[in-house]
Amino acid sequence: MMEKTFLMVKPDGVQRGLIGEIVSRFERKGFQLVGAKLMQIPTSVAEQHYGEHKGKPFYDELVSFITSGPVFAMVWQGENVIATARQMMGATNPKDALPGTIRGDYGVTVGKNIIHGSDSLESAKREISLFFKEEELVEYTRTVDGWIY
Ligand code: 3AN
Repeated sequence: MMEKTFLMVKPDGVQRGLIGEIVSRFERKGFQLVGAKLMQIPTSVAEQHYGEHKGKPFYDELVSFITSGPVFAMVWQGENVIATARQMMGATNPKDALPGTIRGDYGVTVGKNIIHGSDSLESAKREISLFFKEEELVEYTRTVDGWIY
């Protein structure tokens, strides 16, 4: 199924210079980048984004970390991109993430796990509209369309 997902290089990934590496993985996989921006997340947006974790012991740390520096927010499109991007990211805790995944290759701690990715169609829709205006998303056809997404 053709889907869109919200992916974000977190402040640790930006500080470590991993934006290009991460974009490159999804590009080479064959997904299509339809929106992207480097931004500083306002606290109110971070609180909405992590609303489902409110009340958990790591919630305050989560909000303060994600607002601690710039993030690279992206929207990617492709067949089954939501689940496939999660596989490419690896397990939430980098100690459980397999080598070959982003967190498995670059992460060490669960608090600083480099990348965020929507976990369902519902959260993808919610997160895309939280971070991007309709006009910031670009519809275009790649010349290779037809054999790659
Ligand atoms: P994922 O990012 O894999 O979807 P979620 O949605 O369960 O994982 O958690 C959101 C974020 O909260 C994670 N990316 C991670 O940074 C942080 N987090 C999750 N569990 C913990 C934990 N036990 N301690 C600290 N931070 C956590």
